[in-house]
Amino acid sequence: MLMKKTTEVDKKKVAEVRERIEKRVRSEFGVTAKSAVLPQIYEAAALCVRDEVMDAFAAERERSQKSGDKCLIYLCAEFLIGRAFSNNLVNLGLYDTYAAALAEMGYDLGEIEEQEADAGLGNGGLGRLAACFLDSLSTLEMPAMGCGIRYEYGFFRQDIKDGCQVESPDAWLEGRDVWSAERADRVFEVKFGGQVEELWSEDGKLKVEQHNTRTVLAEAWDMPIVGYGSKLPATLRLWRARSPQQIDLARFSRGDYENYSEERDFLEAISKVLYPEDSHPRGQQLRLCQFYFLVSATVQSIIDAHKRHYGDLHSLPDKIAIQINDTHPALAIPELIRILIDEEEFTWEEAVDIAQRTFNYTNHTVMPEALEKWDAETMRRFLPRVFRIIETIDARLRDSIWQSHPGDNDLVSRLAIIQGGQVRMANLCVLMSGHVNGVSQLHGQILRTTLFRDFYTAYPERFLGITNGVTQRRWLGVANPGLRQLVDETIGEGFMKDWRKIAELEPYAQDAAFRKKFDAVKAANKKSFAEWMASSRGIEVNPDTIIDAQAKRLHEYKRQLMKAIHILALYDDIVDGRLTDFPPTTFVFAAKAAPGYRRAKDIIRLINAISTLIASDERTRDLIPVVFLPNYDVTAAQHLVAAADISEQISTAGKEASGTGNMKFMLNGAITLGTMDGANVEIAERVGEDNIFIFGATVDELDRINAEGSYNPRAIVDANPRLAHALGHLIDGSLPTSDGSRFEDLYYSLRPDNGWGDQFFVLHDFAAYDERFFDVMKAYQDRDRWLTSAVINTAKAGYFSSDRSIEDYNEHVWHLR
Ligand code: 26Q
Repeated sequence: MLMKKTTEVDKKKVAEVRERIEKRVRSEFGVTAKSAVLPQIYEAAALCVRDEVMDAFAAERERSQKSGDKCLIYLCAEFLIGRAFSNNLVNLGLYDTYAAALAEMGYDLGEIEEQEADAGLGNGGLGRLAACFLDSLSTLEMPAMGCGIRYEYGFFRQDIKDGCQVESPDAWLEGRDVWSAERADRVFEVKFGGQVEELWSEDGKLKVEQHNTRTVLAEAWDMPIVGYGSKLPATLRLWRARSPQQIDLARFSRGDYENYSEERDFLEAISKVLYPEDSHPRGQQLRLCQFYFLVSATVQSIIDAHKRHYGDLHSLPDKIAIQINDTHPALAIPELIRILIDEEEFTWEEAVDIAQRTFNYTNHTVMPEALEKWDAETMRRFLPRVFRIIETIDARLRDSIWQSHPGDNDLVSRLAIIQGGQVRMANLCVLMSGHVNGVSQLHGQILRTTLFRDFYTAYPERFLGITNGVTQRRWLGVANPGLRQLVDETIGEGFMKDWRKIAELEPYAQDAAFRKKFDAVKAANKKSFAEWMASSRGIEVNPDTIIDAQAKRLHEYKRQLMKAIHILALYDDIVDGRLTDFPPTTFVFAAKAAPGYRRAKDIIRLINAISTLIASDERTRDLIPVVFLPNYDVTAAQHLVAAADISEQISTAGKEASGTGNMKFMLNGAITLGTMDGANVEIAERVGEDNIFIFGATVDELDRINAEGSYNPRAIVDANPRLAHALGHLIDGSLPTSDGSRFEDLYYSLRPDNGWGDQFFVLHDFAAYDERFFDVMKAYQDRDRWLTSAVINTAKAGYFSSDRSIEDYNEHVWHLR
C-alpha cells in the first residue's frame, strides 16, 4: 500500500470521512455533529477508523489463518500500548485525511486525540517493548498474536502533592475502548487449587484428575494492531477474568449473598489491576494467580486452535513459536506439558520435547530482586498439578546433573529449579527453552558470564543477545511529524517501512541548509512541548532553554539521584559565583516510583524540593529550572522525546539490560549523555565517540572494585568539597519541604558514617559525570557541531528500529515466513 503524499489530501475522501463521522455521531449518540461534545466526536471518529481497519483486514486474516503459516505468540504480562487513534491513522496513511475532515467540522485533531485514554497496561520498558514489537510484526506482515491481561486498572496515575508522589487508580476503561472486541467464542476455564488424584488404569496408564478446584472464566478481548501499509494486522489478545457463577436467586433470597460476592470478587480480582512493583510482598498470591490465568487461557486457546486447524498436536512446534517475556509467563511451560499429558495422552518425553521446541525466553533484567521466585508451598496450594510437573522437571534435572557431575552438590543447587523452598522461574525457563536471549549485546554477555553461567556451560548454543528496538512509526511518525516530514522531503519516503533508509540522512549532517531546518523542527517541538506541559500539567517550561531529560522508571540503579545531586552542585556554583556564562537549561525529570519503594519515592521528593529551591532564587530560576513531569506515560513520552536536546542514560554499568528510551531520544535527534551500559554501548559504536558523551566506570571496572571490596564512598566525598557541599543540602535544612523534613536516608545511603554504602556507585561516577556534563554544555554552544551530531544521531537510529529486532528474532529464533 502506497502512502499518500502528505500535501495532496484527496478532497473527495475528506468529504466522505467527514460525512461518515457526522453520521456516526448521529447514530451512536442521537445528536447532530453541531451539538456533540468532544468525547462524542472522538468516539465517532475512532469508530470510523476501526471500521476501516476491520473492513480492510478481515479477508487477509482469514487467509493467513488458513494458510498453515507458522505463527508467533508473544506472551507477556504487560503491553504498554498508549493511545491508538493517531497511531492507527498514521499507519493506515489516513492521518491527513482525518485531520482535514475534522478541521472542516471545526476540530483540531490534536484536541480530539486528547479524548482517548492512554492504555497503560505495563510498568515500563518491558511493556512498551511488547507494544513496539507488535507494531513491527504487523508492519512486517508476520503472523503474530500478543497475549496478555486486560487489567481493568492500568499503571497508577501519579500526582505530585507537596512534592511527593500520590497514586490514584487508572480507570482506563471508564471511557469506551473502541479498539477491542470481546470474542464470545473464545472463553476458557482456568482452575485453581483443589487436589490432584493419580489413577492408574488397568493397561498401566496414568490418569491425573483435579478435584475441588475453583474455576474462573477467561474471556478473550481482541484488538487489531495496525501495521504501516500492511495487509495483515497482528492481534493483541487480552484476557479478562469473569466469575462463572450465575446469580443464584435462591441464594440471594436466603440472604446468602455475602459469600457469593466474596467468591465472585476473588475470581474477578484476577484481572483487576496491574501490579506496579516487583519488590512488595503483599498481594503476591494474587499475582501468581494472574500469571497462571494468563498462561492457562493462552495455552488452551493455542491448543484449541491448533487442533481445529491441524487435528494433531505433534506438529505444534512447526506451527507455533511462543516467546516468554521475562519469567512472568513461565508457567506456560508446565501448563502446556500438563495439557499434553493429562488431556491429550502424550508421554512425559513427548510433552517435554514439544515444549522445548515451542518456547523461547527473553530475560529483561539482571537485578536480583526482580528475578521471580515463588514460595513452593504457595505454588503447591494454588496450582497443585502444575507444581507437581515442576517437581518432576526438577527431579529429572537433578538426576541428570548427578550423572554428568557426580558429587557436585554446588552445581546441583545452582541449576535446580526448586531450591530452599523456592521455585526459581528463570532456571525453569532456561532449562525448558530452545533459545534464551538478553536484550542488548552487553546484557547477552552478562547472562552468559554471570546470571546463567552454568547453564551457558551446558548449553552454549542456546544463548544469544538480540538488541531491543523501538518503532519508528510511533516514535517518529506520530511523536514528531515535523521531523518525519523533513526526513521525507530530504531522502524520500520509505523510512516508516524500511529501517535502513534513514541512513541516507547522514550526508546531510554536513549540509548547513539542512541543519538549519533540523534546528527549526526541534525549536518548534520545544514550543509545542511547552504548550502541552502548560495545558496538560499546568507547568511552565521555557522553550528557549536547552531541554535536558531523564525519563524512565524511578530506580536507584538508574541514578536519578546522581543527576539531582549534580544539579545541586550547579546551584552552588551559580550562587557562589563560580559559574558564569551558563546556557539556560531546563532539567526535566519524569518517573513513577513503585508505591512500596520508599527510597525511590524519596528521590522524587528530593527532585521536587530542588525544583522549588531553584525556582525561589532569582539567581538560578531562569538558568537551571528543574521540572518534574508528573504521570509519565506513553503520551507524555511522545511529547518529550520530540523536544529533548540531551538524553540522560546514566545507569550504573551492568544494570540496565538495554534501555529503549535512549533509542527514542536518539531517533529524535537528542544527544546521549550516558554510561557504557545496555544499548548505550551500541549507540556509541554507531554514532562514534564525537556524537555521544560517555562517562563513568565500565562493567569490568566495577567488577574489579567489587571483587577487591575496595570501594570507599566516604573517602570520595571527603576529597571533593564541591560534592560534599552539594550532598550537604540533603541534611542541612536548606531544601524547602512542606513539613520541614530532610533527606537523611538518601544522604546516609550514599555516604554512611561507617560501613558499606552507595551500592550504585553514584559518588564514584560523580566527578566523571560532572566533567562530561560540561563538555555537553560546551558542545551545545557550538551550534554547527551540535546540529551535525544531532543529525548523525537520527541518521544512525535505523538499527534501533524494532523492525530490525524482529528480523533478528525471526532469523535466529522463530523462523516465521
Ligand atoms: C518481578 C517479580 C514478580 C513479579 C513481577 C516482577 C517484575 C515486573 C516487571 C519484574 C520486572 C518488571 C519489568 C522489567 C523491565 O521493564 N525491564 C526493562 O526491560 C526493557 C525491555 O527489554 C529494557 O530495555 C530495560 O533495560 C529493562 O529494565
